[in-house]
Amino acid sequence: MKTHSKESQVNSIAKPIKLGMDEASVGDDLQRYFGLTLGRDEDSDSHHYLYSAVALTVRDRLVERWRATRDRYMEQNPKRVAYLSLEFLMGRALNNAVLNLDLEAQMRAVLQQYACELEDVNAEELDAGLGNGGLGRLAACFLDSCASLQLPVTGYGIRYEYGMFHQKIKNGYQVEYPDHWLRNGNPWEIESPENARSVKFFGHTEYYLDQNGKERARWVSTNDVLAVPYDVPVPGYQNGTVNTLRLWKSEATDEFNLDEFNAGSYTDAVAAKNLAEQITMVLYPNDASENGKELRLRQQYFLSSASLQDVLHRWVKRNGNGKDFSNFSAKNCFQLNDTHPTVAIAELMRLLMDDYFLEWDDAWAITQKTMAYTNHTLLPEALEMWPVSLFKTLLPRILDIIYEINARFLIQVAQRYPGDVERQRRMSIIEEGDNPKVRMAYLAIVGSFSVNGVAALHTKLLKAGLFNDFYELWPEKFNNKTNGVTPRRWLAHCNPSLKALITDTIGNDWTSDLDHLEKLKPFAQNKEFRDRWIDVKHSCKIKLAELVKSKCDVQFNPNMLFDVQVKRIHEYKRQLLNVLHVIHLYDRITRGDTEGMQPRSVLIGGKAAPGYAMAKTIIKLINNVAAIVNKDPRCQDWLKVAFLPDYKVTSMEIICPATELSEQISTAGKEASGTGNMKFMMNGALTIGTLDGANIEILEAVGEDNFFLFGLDAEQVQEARSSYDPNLIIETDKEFARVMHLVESGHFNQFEPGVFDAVSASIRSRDDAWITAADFRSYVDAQKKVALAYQDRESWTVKSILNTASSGRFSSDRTISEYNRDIWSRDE
Ligand code: M8P
Repeated sequence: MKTHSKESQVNSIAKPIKLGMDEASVGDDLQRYFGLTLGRDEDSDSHHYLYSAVALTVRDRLVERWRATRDRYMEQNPKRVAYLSLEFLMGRALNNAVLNLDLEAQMRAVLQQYACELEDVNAEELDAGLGNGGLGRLAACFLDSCASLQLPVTGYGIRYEYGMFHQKIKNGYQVEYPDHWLRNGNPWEIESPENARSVKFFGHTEYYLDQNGKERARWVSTNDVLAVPYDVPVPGYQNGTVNTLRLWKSEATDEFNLDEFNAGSYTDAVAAKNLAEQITMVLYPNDASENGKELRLRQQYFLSSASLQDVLHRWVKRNGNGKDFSNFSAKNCFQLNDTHPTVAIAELMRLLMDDYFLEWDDAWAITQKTMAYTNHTLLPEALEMWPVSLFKTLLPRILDIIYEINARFLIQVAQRYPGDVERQRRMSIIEEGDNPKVRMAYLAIVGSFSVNGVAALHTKLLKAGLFNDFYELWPEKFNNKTNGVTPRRWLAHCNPSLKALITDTIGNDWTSDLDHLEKLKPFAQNKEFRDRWIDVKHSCKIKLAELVKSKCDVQFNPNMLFDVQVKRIHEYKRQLLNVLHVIHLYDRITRGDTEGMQPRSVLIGGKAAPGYAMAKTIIKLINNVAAIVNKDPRCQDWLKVAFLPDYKVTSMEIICPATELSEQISTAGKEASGTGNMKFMMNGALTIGTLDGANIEILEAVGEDNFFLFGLDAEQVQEARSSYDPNLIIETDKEFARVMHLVESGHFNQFEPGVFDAVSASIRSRDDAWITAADFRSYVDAQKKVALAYQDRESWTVKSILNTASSGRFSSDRTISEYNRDIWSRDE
């Protein structure tokens, strides 16, 4: 009998260890990590080592479940999903893991012995800021829901060395600083060099005849870059499942550029390694506009190729000699998070044909049955179009394949619409012209079986507008998946006192089925419950006021209405409209017209893309207005204004529990969904908003008595454009004219003449795409209704409770169940 076969060794390593989850076991492990692994003693007065020891203690328990989950998936062999995304905005991991592993009570007890609170330990962790905003945070919420629903979904992304930049405010202006988030190490990743893949760039296509005399292609003379995976555990909510987020880091292969540099010097060759390592160096900080940089396309292809190779490798390993892909599409699905990883469609074709020798038709059938595309934006400036010339040098073989996909597709269009040459031109994946471009969204639609928008209105507009030709051709591909957010992070973790009140009142089923929050509705009529609700909100407001004091040196008054807008700074999101209202309140206060006014503390936060001048000027305006308002003694009891610097996931965890009024005021038709709106609602804020994105569904869920609706709808916005005359609107609205006068007279920029000229010019422009002036009056009137409603605190609290109680639909568990039902489980 062979007792030391490789297999039995592996088995014994994999044997379940069963780490204790009780206070004593957790305490012993923590002590060992702190004292031995890290070599610290009680005198060490930094919380940093304690954080590391806690993280290692928790990590062991994650890894245990991670392996069990992997084994289970291996055994059950379910259909797998790879969620491909250039962004995963994870934020902090420790508290999430503690909550999901149900370790909180034990950990708190253990930390007492170190005279330390769990919160102090959590505070040591830097945010994993590997995303810009909503799109990246959505990916993170989705991973949480997939693990919580025990779905075999792996996230694939990039391990950026530098995440989203840090924002500081200097003299009112945004200044960017690099986010070197890995500088203290990262306990949540496990490097897996044995699973590294090689990714090709440059070179050219070579055709050859195989043994059977068939012509085949191969991509040769390439510059290869190594993709090394770093795996991050994604725990489900108290269910023993731990899924994986696999992040790729680029490294130079040892042979990197050897040929080229053979003639030159060794040191040049080594220095050239930088080029490979640059690929995963930094996250591009644009949230809504393409900047067309070559390095970005390299990132996209790098992620796509490495991830597909990973999935194919696993398939081949499991399915014998590597030739049989007949069942592949029944067992695999790729969800493309916007067009950013869309080059994966051509890459899958390449791998199946060039590496696994499938014929075009077979490869295409597999591709079209496994790829699914989510669109997140209608903004034309965000639509990715890569120059053909760039593809030609960087990814020549991929360009061949895209051309072939397009040629075959256009034949289909011609057959369906004979003689309609104009339609063929419109629908072509290649935009012709002096500088021809690849339309990535069209490639995504043509190559996939599912195309979804992220809120009902958004999907409707996609079908009617941007993708109308494709909708006519393939109506069955199109579907809606309204976004959601994870109630674990965005309620249970970030608002422990509300969590306790809710659980005390209706039990704790809501944490895994958020529809149970409905059961709160009758309690809205209960005075005692309302008082407790008010107390919770008040305590959260005190915490936010402390944050604002420490970061902005502005004293918010927790007895005032907390009015909040936090999100990326963009003209379509209309932070400008918010400031105009603030200026209007300031104007009223300084005129002594405070009748019916509600004292408020207004918070605005968010980052501007570094190259987006107008967004940066808007930040400057908010800061200058805040400075004038906050130092004016007449405003003291009525109005406080602050711009919170460096808005990120961790800030939102303090902000959303404390918010009473959620500002969702984008130009209708522009915000695809929004997800901050959902986090605020869950935490009992009322929304003031336009009929845009998911606001519409929030309004439907909560009812119009519990929502402050204003502004033109998407259709009216379109109609208004042709005859839009903002100057006339301003002239005929005295209060608006006064606001404009304050901005244009230099009242907020006495020593910096002209800095806001561009802002006022944009408001006054007939071409203002965001038609800010059109909604000013309706917004100000809606804000008056807010003020009035808030003054009846009992009825406001009823509305607040009803908002939380109606937010069940906006759990990402619901969203993911729908992805799973309609897209990922689809039979062929
Ligand atoms: C577009 C880019 C285009 C080019 C280069 C980089 C880019 C990075 C991001 C985006 C982008 O679309 N970003 C978005 S879409 N950010 C968002 O928050 C959006 O997705 C959310 C999730 O679906 C929606 O809730 C938002 O409404 C939408 O704007």
